[in-house]
Amino acid sequence: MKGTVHYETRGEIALLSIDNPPVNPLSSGVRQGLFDGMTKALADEAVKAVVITGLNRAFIAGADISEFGAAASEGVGLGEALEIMENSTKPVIAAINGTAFGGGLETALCCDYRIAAPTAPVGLPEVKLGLLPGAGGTQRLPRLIGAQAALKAIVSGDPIMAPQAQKLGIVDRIAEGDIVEEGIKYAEEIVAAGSATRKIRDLTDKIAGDKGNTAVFEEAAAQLNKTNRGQFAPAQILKCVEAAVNADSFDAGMAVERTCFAACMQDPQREALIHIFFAERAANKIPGLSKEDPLIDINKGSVIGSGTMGGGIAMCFANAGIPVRLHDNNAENLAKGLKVIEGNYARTVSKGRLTQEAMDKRMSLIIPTENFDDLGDADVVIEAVYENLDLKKEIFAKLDKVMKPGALLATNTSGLDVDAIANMTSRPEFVCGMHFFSPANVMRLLEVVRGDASSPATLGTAMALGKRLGKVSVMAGNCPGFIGNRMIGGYSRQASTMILEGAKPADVDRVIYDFGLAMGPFTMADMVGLDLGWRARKMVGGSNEITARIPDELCELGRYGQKNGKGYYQYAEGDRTPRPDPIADEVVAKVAKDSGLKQKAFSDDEILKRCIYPLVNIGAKLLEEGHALRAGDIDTVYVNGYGFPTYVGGPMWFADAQGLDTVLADIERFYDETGDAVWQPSELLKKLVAEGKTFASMDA
Ligand code: 3H9
Repeated sequence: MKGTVHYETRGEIALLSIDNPPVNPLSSGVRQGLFDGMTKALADEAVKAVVITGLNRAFIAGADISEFGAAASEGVGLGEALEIMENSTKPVIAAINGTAFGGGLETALCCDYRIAAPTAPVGLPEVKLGLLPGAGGTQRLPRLIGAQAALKAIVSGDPIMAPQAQKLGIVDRIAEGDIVEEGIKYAEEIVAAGSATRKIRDLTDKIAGDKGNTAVFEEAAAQLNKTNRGQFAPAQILKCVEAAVNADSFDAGMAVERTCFAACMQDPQREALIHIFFAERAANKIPGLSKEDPLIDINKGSVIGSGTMGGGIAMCFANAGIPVRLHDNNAENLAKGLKVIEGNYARTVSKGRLTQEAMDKRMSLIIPTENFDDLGDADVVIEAVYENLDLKKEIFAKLDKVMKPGALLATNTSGLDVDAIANMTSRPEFVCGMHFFSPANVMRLLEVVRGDASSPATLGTAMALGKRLGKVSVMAGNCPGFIGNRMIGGYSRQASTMILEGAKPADVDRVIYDFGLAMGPFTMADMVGLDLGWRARKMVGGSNEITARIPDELCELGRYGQKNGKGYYQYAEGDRTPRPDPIADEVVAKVAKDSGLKQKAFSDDEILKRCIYPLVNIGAKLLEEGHALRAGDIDTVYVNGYGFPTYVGGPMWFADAQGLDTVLADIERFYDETGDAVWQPSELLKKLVAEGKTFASMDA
């Protein structure tokens, strides 16, 4: 059995300490231990109350996710363990020492009282795994804090820090000193005051006001359609919370929760989301790197370039409490960059998500400089100038001269050759790529790019730094575009080829939006600005790609995208809604005619496959070349960096779900029809199909 619960008595109080490192999930041994501990405490007449706490860094991280989908596990179920707690005639106190998530908070809600360490986060994040709280959370939380507050907490799944949880009424008390000592003291007070128990299941005052009020839940349903588009679990959560308010009894509400939980368990979104949960964590484990490898100690950073990327990266350092110098050799740009940073923080303050004091502290950690030599004493420098290999090479030659020995030298290129950059230094072993996604202070993804010479310490430090900066880091090999941008090239080109073959931009965008991305490729291109690519192509003498001719001709007509109200679409003043535009359609038709491509009608299914399968085929090539370590890494890149719907599990998981044999058959058909190199089937894909395997089976 995995995990255990230690039992001891402190005077009249029984102390149950959960021990299942590192984060105490409710594995079989923990459930059994809680049940046995409660049984023992109830049988011992000398025990007057029970305190439950967690060893290690969490109280309880929730149900053991690794048990989902596995064979039925041994010992008592969670329901039995919680029932004995909730039915206890002796008061039970949860002493929440650290994270209490999912089944962990639900355990605490079956206790009579809750005291928490001020730093402990609590929450019901099951929705992020395609689930809902299945151990009474949907029934008890509304009884404690009201239906609307509970719905908000459960549908967002976001953590609530203990002081806020106390304000909401989830936690009764915040410990000022040692959580176990204070938990025992609290228990002793309760015993001294008469040992009253307090069962949340019996509370009704917080839900009474919403009983019979259908409008509340209709409004919530309409809201969910917007905020949680395409997701299965949120609507199930709503049903459960509605039952908490309107069902005839607590038990009737629990029955609704059981049915809805079972429905979530069976939905493919649950498997996809749990795949992403483990894939994000596996991405941190790099073969050849061990936890024991010494890393570079990072106490000070430097960032070169104060544009959108550099400014965002500097914010990441400041947010993590690491002082950072921000360099720009142009004083005006530097001042502008700082203003943008200040504006970003000020907006967060105005939304109430950051205090002015915290903003001031962060701003004070960002030290602007125009002097390149100032960068030298940092432990890590990240170059974030625009994508120009010669410029980056020049900067690295200079960095080699000014940076102190042993510093990590990283380039934030989005696809250029990291080795060419590293070889400008006398210490390429200290160089790697750190590709942030824009806006760097918001996007979670970081691609760490392994150069030929990058040492384990360099790579391990870059991965660890990513975690410290709050990023999900994925290791990528040094190939053009690395993982993400190499794949997206195929997606964008196919989308453009389809409109040259007769599909409408609005149809392609609709299919991609319905699939779950925030927007399709043409709305996205208009949002980013068509002129960026056009100007870049002009600088190198233009492009021969027929697909590039559409944005180039649109730009020649002064159609730059949303920024001036016309691109692939037209936009009304102050409105970002894309509307078809006959002038843009004419440009597409003209280029289509010149392209000589055969015109055809497209089904939605074909549009989707032509957009998504290039990702799969290129992803498979990255795996066969070793530029991506795992299919799960590719999925992690796509959901965190490219807005791929998490509940679909990423492109490689999606391909597995379609059946790799059918995916390969379509790819082969597209190759026959178009001859486009993007469709040349990956050898790995062919091998997996021949062996009847999946991408996921390679990661297992
Ligand atoms: C649930 O509770 C359903 C219930 O309603 C009732 C059902 C009837 N199980 O993230 P980290 C592992 S659903 C198993 O790197 P951190 C994780 O894989 C659950 N394993 O650390 C990793 O393993 P490894 C609701 C788990 O400090 C290691 O622990 N709960 C679980 O950055 C360290 O994790 C959640 O959704 C688990 N529940 O963050 C919470 N949790 O070292 C999910 C973690 O081998 N967990 N592991 O790679 C989290 O949000 C974060 O892990 C946590 C710690 C904040 C706890």
